Amino acid sequence: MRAKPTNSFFIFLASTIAFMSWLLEKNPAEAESTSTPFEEKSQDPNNEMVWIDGGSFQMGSTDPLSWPTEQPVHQVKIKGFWMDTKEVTNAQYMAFVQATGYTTVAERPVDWEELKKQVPPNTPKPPEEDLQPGSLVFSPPNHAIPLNDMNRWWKWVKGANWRRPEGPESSIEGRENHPVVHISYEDAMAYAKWAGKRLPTEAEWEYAARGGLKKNINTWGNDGIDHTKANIWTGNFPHENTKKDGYAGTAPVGNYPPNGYGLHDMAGNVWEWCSDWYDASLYKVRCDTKETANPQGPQKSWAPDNPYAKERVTKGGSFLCSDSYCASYRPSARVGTAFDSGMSHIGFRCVSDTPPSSK
Ligand SMILES: [Ca+2]
Ligand SMILES: [Ca+2]
Repeated sequence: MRAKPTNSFFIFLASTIAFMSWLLEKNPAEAESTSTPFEEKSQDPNNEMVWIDGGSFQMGSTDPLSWPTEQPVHQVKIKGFWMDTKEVTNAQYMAFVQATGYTTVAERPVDWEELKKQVPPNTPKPPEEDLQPGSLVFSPPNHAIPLNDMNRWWKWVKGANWRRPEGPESSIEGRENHPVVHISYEDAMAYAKWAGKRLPTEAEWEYAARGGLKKNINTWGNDGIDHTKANIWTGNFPHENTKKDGYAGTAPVGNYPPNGYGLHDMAGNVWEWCSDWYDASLYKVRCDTKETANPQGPQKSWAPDNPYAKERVTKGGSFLCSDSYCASYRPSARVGTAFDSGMSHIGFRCVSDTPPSSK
């Protein structure tokens, strides 16, 4: 949800990403590892989408880094689809905006009529000045702090949006090939429709992120994460970033090795929107079915710590994740994010049921 950083707002913001603080200092487990080599022939001529062969997989995880929301592990069948090999970039989103005149949610005044549905009844309307366009920007302290209050590193910045990721004085100049951020679900959907594509389902996203590996912890296998594998947080979160992987914030898309399907940045860089509503208890219901085919997600969202939430699934973690905090770069990790929120670490990629050449 989008709002001035009032206490109530941050309480509910915290509910959307509080899972991140749950995973502190755990260790990866050993698991079965098989690989499916990436086949060059399956790429489209522009190297922008790759064909993901259909198949069945074990969705979810029981490894030591996993959360209860990733369990029980259950069998899911996916039909084949095309997927962007990289996150959508600033340059690509600019082309969309220039062609359509689209205005993102972060560039509009906060919609109080929508927002009040996502906070407790009788929550007073904030002053108009607090409902001006803006977005949440990662704003780290310069010293170590407890990791139980993310309000201390997220700041509401008026004028922050995809064109000005850190606020009015910033720009995306020189970051044309970085993933677009401050994108809400609605903004991602608008781009996808314009591009003749769609957003992936959560099941499609996880299946693709696994890159053909069976029951592995990470997109590259069961080895732990390091600075060569993905753009994550290196150093002590949130006050010290060593940039050992080259970047404190977003990195150019495709900067790190692809997974077995030729997909880059399925771990880290920016979180990616999926089309499903987020239901924290979904797998407990779905596991009653022997195999679920092409699940499209629940009818509505549900989060135990926020009864008013209207959240969509985001996957893959971001440049803020590390092995000691968040650890959501794992394919099975799942987080609910308010559908009308953009943040400085959320982007997306698209999928399609038809070949890129047919568009
Ligand atoms: Ca980094
Ligand atoms: Ca990503």
